[in-house]
Amino acid sequence: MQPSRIDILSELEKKVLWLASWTIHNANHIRDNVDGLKVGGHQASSASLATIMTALYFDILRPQDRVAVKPHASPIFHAIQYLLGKQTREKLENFRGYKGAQSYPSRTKDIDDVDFSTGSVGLGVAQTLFSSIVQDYVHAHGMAKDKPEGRMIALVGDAELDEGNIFEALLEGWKQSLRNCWWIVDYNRQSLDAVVREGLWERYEQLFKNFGWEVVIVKYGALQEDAFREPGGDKLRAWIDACPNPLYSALVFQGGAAWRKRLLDEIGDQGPVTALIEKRTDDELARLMNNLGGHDLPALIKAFGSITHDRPVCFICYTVKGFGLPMAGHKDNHAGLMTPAQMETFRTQNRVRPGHEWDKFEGLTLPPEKLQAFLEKVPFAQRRPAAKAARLRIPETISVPPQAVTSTQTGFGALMNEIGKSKEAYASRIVTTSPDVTVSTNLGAWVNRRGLFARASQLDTFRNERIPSTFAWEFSPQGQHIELGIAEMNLFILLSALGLSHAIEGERLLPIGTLYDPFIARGLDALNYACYQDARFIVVATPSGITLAPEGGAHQSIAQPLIGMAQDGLAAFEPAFVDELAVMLRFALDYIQKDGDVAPSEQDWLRDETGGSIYLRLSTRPIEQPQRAMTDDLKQGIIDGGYWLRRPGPNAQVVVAYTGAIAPEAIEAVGLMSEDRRDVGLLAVTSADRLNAGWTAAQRARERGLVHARSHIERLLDDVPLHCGIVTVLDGHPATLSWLGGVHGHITRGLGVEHFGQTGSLPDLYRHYGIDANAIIAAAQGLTAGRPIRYLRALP
Ligand SMILES: Cc1ncc(C[n+]2csc(CCOP(=O)(O)OP(=O)(O)O)c2C)c(N)n1
Ligand SMILES: [Mg+2]
Repeated sequence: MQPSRIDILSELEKKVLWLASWTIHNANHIRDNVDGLKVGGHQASSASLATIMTALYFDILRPQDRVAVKPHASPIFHAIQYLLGKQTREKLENFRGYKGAQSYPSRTKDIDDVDFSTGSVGLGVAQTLFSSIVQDYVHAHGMAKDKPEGRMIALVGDAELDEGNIFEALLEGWKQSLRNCWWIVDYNRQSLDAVVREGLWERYEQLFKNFGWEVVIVKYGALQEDAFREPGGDKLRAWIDACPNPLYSALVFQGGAAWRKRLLDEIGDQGPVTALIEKRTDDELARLMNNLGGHDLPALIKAFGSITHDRPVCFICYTVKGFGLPMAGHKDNHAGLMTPAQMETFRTQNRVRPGHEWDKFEGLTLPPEKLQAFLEKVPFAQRRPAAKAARLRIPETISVPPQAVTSTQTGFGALMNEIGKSKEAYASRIVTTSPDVTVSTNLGAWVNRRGLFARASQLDTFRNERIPSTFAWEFSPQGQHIELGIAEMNLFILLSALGLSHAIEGERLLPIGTLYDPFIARGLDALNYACYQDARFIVVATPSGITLAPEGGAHQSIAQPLIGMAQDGLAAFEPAFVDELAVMLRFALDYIQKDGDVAPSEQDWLRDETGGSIYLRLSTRPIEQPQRAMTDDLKQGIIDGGYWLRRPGPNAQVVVAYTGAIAPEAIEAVGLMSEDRRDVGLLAVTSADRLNAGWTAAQRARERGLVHARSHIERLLDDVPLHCGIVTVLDGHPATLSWLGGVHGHITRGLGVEHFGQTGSLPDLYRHYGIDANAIIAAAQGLTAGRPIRYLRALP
């Protein structure tokens, strides 16, 4: 007799659970002797999703679908990919080891075609929602015409739903008429620490329905449904429905005899249900009670297959954490591992001979050829890597007419307005987005030109009513600005989704997101994950620092320049002048398109070959602009991170190195000092991040034998005499620049902001925090011998 599809899938489910459990056990077995520590691996968390993922990957998914896998179900994901021939035994044997299969699915570090990197719970879930919006955006703009619409699917832990960013995304999805998005909740009613609250599913159901989602509850498996149809079945069903979560989990853990005792004690005197219980052996009873919908292939396939519309769907699938394993249901099982003895029993149950643990079909009952033939036809496995999205040509210069006095933020608006006029292809691929600060971050002119994106057109009511307004707020499928609510998490997750469009949709977008600098902190984890999965985007943050004087307090960012330096995959710039910004923006539009396939080389840690994302920290402070020609040298200096605004002479006693909007104070201080200190130099640092990265890379290269390796900052400081002091200054944490002294051993004093800001006028605050011209001069005097600097007034 031909095996049915379900027969085959059940065999594969068994194999997936075996392989995932073995992968974890094996990794621990190899390595726990070395340092006495288990490497961990989430056997229980994985097992919870074994059935759902088997149903999805081997049956339901289509090549165009994309999945964010619950991070700790990584072993199940890798096992499935192994069966499909996309993961290697070597990587699995080295699970959680150096260059082995990753603990949490990783786009950049795993080889088996991970769609979204997950790990920080909640982020992957929201990413699927925003990826659906990006898919709509791409299609609405006439791109990816031949690519069928895929479903963006998240496998969600029930405790993962505690993460607020999921609900922020939900609201945004509703506003954007979300489609083609499924969230499948692994409702095992267990978190890491404990068992979750009763009746959570009812809250979820209401909530999702309110946002226009269909909710499908997959609670009972086929065995249970059959039992409910037997005499007394209604009583059993009522008991299951009323059973508190912790008790159900405990009984799952205890097994058949405990189920029998409990059920007989509680409903055994209620007529036919006694017979229903008694006619089953302990094992059969346990199997019946464990047969929740999330572990029943036919129930799952029916539920998933029943969706024929494109509205978003939330599936709440009842599961058992640790299903099929001895720790099933135990509240402490999150990081639990099977003991070697338990693993041996599990091996026997799976009929796996020692030495054959990795054999794909070992211990299964169906003929290997049949299983292999099935695997080769699995629809999802037919997907091929997307063709490389073409790079868009960026014009050699993007510029705006010079203004005598202006701010970098105004300059940004003007540059975007200029790009908005362009007929070149790259301009049509720019997508901007902002969490309710579109106008105040100066994107208004761009939006006036390019419009807002929505699947359905919507006219600007103010315009229709002929009420004068500076900004047209018209939505259409052609619009190039995606309006977001205030949540900064959503901004970074959307940037992440837009920034992966070239990989996921096969169409390159050039995403630019704007926000207020201090609120980078609000979305920081999402920014981190966006960079981790190598999404490509530009983030433009204004206003920043205490330069935002009257706003006060925590509205004034301090740590952000250090975030810019420390965040991997993100090159940070802070221009002082608009002509610098123009160079940076041009560089950024090109840099974010560079091929990420090559790992950054040790020699070139700047990633100029491989590219990355960009952070531009801007200011609202209007300052006098230099009237100068933009030479190639100057351009290169700006991009590499710094240039001499005034070169120090051979006898220089002091150099001032500054970043950003504080430029006038640095310039003033250098002027005032020049009578009393010789040959003072002024170093414009446009990217502390790139200067620092280049320096580190050069040192490392030299240590590895490349004796001529030299970084930009080393060259810049080469001519500064060793006795010369360096005063660094910026509107941000002083550590951003004070490392400059370490390059050649110059004595250095770092000025900046270390304590929360406050309201005040700009001179008040610069004086208070010690970053005005006076403070710079005082620092210079402290560092260098010589007569007192005459302009130095007594500091308050
Ligand atoms: C943002 C974040 N905080 C904490 C963790 C640590 N953590 C990993 S899994 C987990 C609990 C997950 O419970 P649930 O989502 O129900 O999944 P289950 O283990 O039940 O499958 C926690 C707290 C994390 N990975 N990410
Ligand atoms: Mg859970």
